[in-house]
Amino acid sequence: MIDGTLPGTLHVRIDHHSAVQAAADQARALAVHLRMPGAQPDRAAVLASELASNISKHARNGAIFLQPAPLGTGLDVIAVDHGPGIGDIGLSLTDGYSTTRTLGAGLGAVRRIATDFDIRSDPRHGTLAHARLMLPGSPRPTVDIGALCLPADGQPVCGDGYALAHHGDARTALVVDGLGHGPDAAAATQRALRTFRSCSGAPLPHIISALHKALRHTRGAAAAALRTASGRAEYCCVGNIRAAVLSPRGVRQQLTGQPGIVGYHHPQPQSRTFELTPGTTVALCTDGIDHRWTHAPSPAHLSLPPALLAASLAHTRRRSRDDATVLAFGASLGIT
Ligand SMILES: [Mn+2]
Repeated sequence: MIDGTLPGTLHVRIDHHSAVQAAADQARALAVHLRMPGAQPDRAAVLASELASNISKHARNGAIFLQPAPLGTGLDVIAVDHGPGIGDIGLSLTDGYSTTRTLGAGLGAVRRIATDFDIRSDPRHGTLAHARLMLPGSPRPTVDIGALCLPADGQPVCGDGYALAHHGDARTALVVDGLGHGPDAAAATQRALRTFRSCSGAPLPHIISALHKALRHTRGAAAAALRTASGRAEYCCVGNIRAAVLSPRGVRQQLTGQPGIVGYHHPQPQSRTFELTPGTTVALCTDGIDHRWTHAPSPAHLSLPPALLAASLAHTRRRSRDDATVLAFGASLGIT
């Protein structure tokens, strides 16, 4: 069964107070687009407005990311900035508290309205916040997944994409990077995601081979498949999509794809397996994310939950001239 194939992430730069309204309007529009019922679109707008307003008052170089939740059961509002950070998060989360003598609904309101809310702040790295609004009655996700998928600057469509599927206790993720960017890259990627829907339970090398056949008349793509079950992970990739396995102590392992272009040159795809111990996170990044973040990640980075890790990498390590995707899994994925 497929959990969802998703459009990209909307990116709203918060460089002026007027952008707060823009973030709220876009959040409401996305919720309507996702057919979220009743007052949910207004709640999405409040989440975006409060998080954007927090950036506008306290931080610099901030942005709001808006997207369908990775498993398709709601909407994510993600806030990122470069600091200086919130001095006392506990106090800021109190309803009615405001350092700028405004209404002060602020973060307290975000925590109350969101189905899930997570925030980290420090003076050097700034603030990362993730508010998820789930559809009423949707099951609480048992997995810990964060994802962002951003188009190159100036592009109306994203040439990267990802999809998630589950079969029994196994979860399978696909990340695709259509060559270059723009509509032709997006066409190759969307075709790959459609093909994945029809074969997501197959062995990973078979999935990559099926994509290869399906992408023959497109410009081609890099594609990475990751499957997790019972404390093990399997990775199969052709092209430049990297997987980093993180533990709180450091980068435990890095995996790169086999050389080639899916749909064009087809090496025999091969899977590699590795252990997924509790506390481990696996991050898959397309080449729109500068891979040098793995050289010396800070301890604060290594202990971020997947959604905030993905947000941080997309904000600080994105190459703005290429589409960029980060998909991060917590080790709870597939372990039952
Ligand atoms: Mn790329």
